[in-house]
Amino acid sequence: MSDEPIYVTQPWLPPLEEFMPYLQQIWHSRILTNRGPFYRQFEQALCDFLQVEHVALCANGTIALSTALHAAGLEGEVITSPYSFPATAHVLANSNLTPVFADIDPMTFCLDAATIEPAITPRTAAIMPVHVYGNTCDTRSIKAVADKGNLRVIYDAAHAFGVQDDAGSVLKHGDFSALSFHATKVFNTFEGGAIVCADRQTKELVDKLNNFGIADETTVVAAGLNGKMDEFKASLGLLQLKHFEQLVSRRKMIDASYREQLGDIPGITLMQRDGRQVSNFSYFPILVEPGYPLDRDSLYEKLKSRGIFSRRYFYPLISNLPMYRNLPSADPANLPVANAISNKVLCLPIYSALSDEQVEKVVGVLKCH
Ligand code: T4K
Repeated sequence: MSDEPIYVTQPWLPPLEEFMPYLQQIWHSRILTNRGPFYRQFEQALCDFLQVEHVALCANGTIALSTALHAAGLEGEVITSPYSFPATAHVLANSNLTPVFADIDPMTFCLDAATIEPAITPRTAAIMPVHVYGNTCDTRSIKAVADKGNLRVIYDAAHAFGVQDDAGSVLKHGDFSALSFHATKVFNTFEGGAIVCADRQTKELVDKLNNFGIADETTVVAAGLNGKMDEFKASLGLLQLKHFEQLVSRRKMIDASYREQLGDIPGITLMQRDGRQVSNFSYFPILVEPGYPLDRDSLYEKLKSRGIFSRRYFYPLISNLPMYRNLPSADPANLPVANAISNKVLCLPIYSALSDEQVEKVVGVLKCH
């Protein structure tokens, strides 16, 4: 068996010869950025592929979230999930908004709609839920709470590329959905991201905010930043799209194989998937419960000693980070489910190049203690 390290993920890249014609075109045209031809083609291709009407490309997922917040024109508090990557709360803090943490659902690990309403105050401006691991939030209940309180909804959809619920693309919900195309994501352009906007006017505003607020050569309408995607990444994205479905079907096989082999280990709980949804199988989290002979961190270390680099996504919880833990909503008593799950979660390796042999190696370590 190969001794190659097994990481939690490994980015997939198309064969270099498939990418060469795109690079030649860029080298020939010398249009490198500022909404060139590949940028426009990729935007349209994403609209078609994701079944949404308005996509604005961005330099990364963090800029996508931050630009969406800017476009929403918010002030005050935003109710969000502590169970996410730090970027989710950091974009709020960096936009002078106060994160207000609410608890998560124990099945989907997404913001629990029932915990949102009690967190609303006169200063609440928006809700920022996260579609964790590609599971979908309870979008209907979130819409009902948002409509009642006249709140904007900005979905952190960094994990939700290609995910569908019973109504179609999950990216259609809310005022904005922000995607990440980071190297570690199920769909990557090295770095990259996009904002799915509800209408054309909003997409045009987002495009301006992502280009210094420039409307034309002599008109600057807002204090925007530079959040654009360049032609290299846009062309890579176009090519990656052609392979996406094939890569997801390999992930689906790995997910099924883990489920079959790990399903009956005492003390290991697998995350359930809602069969009505189309998943992207982007992560494979397990919960290491007291019935397992090792605690989560000991299992993490044991896997590491065998060259298997699992990850504790999402530990530590954002609400326990030094810059947030003094907020009243960060009190662990307010977030019992998120704290419990964060302390026992472990994401196992899943990516399209992971071989059956490597899956067996991971399973073998979990079974043998
Ligand atoms: N919202 C959510 C919910 C997110 O999860 C994220 C990002 C964002 C927002 C922000 O989106 P971006 O601004 O990043 O587009 C990684 C990623 O850097 C981050 O994008 C991602 N979430 C997060 C869940 O994971 P790290 O610090 O765990 O990554 P790193 O470098 O330790 O990589 C993990 C493993 O992947 C490595 O052990 C090996 C492998 N790897 C990684 C890279 C970068 C490779 O094989 N090749 C590579 O180039 O954060």
